[in-house]
Amino acid sequence: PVVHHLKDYQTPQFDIVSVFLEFDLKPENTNVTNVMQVKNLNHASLMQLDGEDLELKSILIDGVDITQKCEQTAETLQIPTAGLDTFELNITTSVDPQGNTALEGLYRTSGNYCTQCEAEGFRKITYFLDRPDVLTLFTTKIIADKADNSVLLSNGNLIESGELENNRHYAVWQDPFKKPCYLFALVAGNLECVQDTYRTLDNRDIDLRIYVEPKNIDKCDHAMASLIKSMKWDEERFGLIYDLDIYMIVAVDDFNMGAMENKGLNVFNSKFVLAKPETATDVDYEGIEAVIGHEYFHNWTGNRVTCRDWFQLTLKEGLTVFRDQEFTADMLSPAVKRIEDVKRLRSNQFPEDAGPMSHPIQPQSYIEMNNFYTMTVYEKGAEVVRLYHSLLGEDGFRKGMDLYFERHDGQAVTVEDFRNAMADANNVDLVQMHQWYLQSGTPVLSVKTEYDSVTKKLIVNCSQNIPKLADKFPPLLMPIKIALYSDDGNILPLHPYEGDMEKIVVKGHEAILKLSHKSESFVFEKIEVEPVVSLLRGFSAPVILEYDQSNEDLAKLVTFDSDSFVRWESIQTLALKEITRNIAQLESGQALELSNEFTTAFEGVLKDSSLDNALRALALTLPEMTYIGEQYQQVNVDAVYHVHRWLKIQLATKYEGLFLEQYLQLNKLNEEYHYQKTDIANRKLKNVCLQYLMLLPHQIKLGEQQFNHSQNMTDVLAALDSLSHTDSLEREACLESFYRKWKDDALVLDKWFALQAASHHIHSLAHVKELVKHPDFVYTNPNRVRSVLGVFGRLNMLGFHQPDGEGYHFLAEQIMKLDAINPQVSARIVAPFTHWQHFDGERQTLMKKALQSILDNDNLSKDTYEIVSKSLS
Ligand code: BAL
Ligand code: ZN
Repeated sequence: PVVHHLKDYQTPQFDIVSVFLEFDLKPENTNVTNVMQVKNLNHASLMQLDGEDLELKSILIDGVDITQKCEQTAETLQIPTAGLDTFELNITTSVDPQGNTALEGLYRTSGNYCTQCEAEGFRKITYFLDRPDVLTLFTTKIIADKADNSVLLSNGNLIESGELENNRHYAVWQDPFKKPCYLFALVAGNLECVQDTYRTLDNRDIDLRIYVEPKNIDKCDHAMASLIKSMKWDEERFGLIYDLDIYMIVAVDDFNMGAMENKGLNVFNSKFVLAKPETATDVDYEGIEAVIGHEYFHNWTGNRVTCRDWFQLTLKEGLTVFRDQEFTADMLSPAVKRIEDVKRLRSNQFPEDAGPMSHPIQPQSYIEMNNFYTMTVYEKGAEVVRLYHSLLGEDGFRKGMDLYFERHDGQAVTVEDFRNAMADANNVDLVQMHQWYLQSGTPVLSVKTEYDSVTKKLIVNCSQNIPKLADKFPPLLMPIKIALYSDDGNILPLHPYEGDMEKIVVKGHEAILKLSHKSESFVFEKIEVEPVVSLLRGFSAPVILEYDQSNEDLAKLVTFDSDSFVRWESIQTLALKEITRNIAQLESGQALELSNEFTTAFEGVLKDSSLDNALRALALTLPEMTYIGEQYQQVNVDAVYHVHRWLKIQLATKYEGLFLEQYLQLNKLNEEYHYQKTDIANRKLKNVCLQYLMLLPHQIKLGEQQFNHSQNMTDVLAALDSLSHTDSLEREACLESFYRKWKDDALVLDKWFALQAASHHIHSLAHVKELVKHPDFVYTNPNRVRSVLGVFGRLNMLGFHQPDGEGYHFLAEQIMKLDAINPQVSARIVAPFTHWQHFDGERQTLMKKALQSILDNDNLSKDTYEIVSKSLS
């Protein structure tokens, strides 16, 4: 396969000034006429267009048929252009939407037509310069049968529509903004919409529409409310106002991604639109608000200012994720949001960055671009944007954003352009920040503190390294937030040593240490007592922190730190120490034991009713098994599982009374559901208590009761989740009743599949094998596939890693089957195999064998090939 490199970038030879597209929609044979007004910028003699899976009908230049003079390959079309400076290029092709199961280009979903073009799907619709730096004015005419397609949509504004012969009709849409073809969209089908209006800051009324299948029309309110909140938030926080007169969102069931930010016509995975209390959980509600926000925010960060090439993907994704994180933080709780994001980063991005697919947020090469829509590009990319925010402050960051839009509106730009805008707007040098874009691997930040009780000085010695690179990397610029406390919890004033004023920025009782060298010391003076150090507050840099803090200090931070992240992190560290110590005990054949240090801190949180319930719920949740595994070069799967479960049962037993008391206090069965901060926090804490209680066989009834009597999906699913890990009659009865009730609601049924795919039931692998034979399991629906195969590989530690390798064998077989249907999804499902080096010798052998069996497949897609071959090399 061809490898694409950033270093090979060349500016386009042609400008496509405008394009007129005409679609004559038919399920298996859609004709696409594509008329482009082209400028030959460099007097090139050949124009090479991208195109895949297209049936070519004709090519005309300025009205003259030149079909025979053009050369076609599987992925290109070459057109002679010698002597032509400007010309009209007219290409007619046809495609098969019905047969398109890869869900890239134009395809059908639930009988409707829709498109997905990012990254390189437009070339499956028509021949084009399918690259983000070719910006064009689009006009789109859609012709279709009226009976099956009451709605005909594309980007921009509707400029014409009308009736045609044979019960057909048409619509013409024109987008007044130039855009790259990856932002093109078309939707047609029998859809209904909910409508609302938003009045912008500059007093224009925007027509807001959410299109769904008629049966889902009662599940759009939350999505609409989220859209309105997003529009208002972007005006208030960044001064960014919506630009078209209409904003449309369409929900479809079959979609590879979460959603897509096509200009004025977002296409969404229905999972991120549809919600009502009986069908969607708090997590779903939050996801919808975040994704609606994310796609809306792309209108400026992605659409108005786009990427020069796909190596710049993090320019729009890292920045837009940062923006959606800030939005959710403002809508709900900044403290809770930050902790959730750090958990996500550590459980998903850190392992990615430690494995064979590790890449910088700006990858330098790729075989299949779709494989680089990763946690690294998105989530680590957002952390890097957050570094600018931490270094420059809210006002400085805003100045940088304003300059970025002032300079680059309507352009396709690079990550350097973003950095330069941030630097120039604030008159600072940020060149060192570029290292974050070049560097792969999670940096380790090692800190040692020394307090001198005579001089009253505290020295903070910091050093950074990236273990796999030894010393061979230029240092990164890291803002390290710090505060100091007295033993009894008073925050101490900070006086940096005069010589360190440049690199220590003090704001109130908090300071930012600007670490810019491999090793550096920061000195504070006039510290009257030996302080308790609160370090890396708010997780101010995406690093692994090595700081040997005593259990006493950690316990103190759990009780009094004003920074919620550090407070949570401190109890997590205590829990992690408890778990790793017991894993060592288990491995050396000794009895497991609970320490007082940990239980005292845990009990303190459980009893501390002054603490926000959402933060309490997070603090009472033990570190995830994947994160525990991350602490080891080679993880002992069985020991991690065993000790994790043992510790939960110990805590459940010791604190049964307290858990029950808290549970009963919060369990208000008939309360109406509201997606509202306090209610969400209460449900969260209640369900954490339930999880612990359900580990005790005599409490199983509690889960069954909650399952049977709750009115909202958050509580129903939490109960069913706890039941799913038990080996009980209640488990079977509740799973059965849930299925009967929800079998016709695809999104709810996904939850039923996912619970079982993740279950730690003793026969979980056998159950998962049955799930793929279930009549409701389909390989063509990405959500269903992810619910079973994705969840199994990622979360089913026992089933997937079964010692005989049967879990690996099963998943490898499924991947090969899936690869022929939907390569993009298949390449994602392979991910758990890529960490094979992280497991014990026998498992390594079995995982590699499974990977090799996939690689041996002759017809493997380049998507799956890239991941598997890189994992084995
Ligand atoms: N641009 C692909 C989907 C998203 O990140 O919004
Ligand atoms: Zn995005």
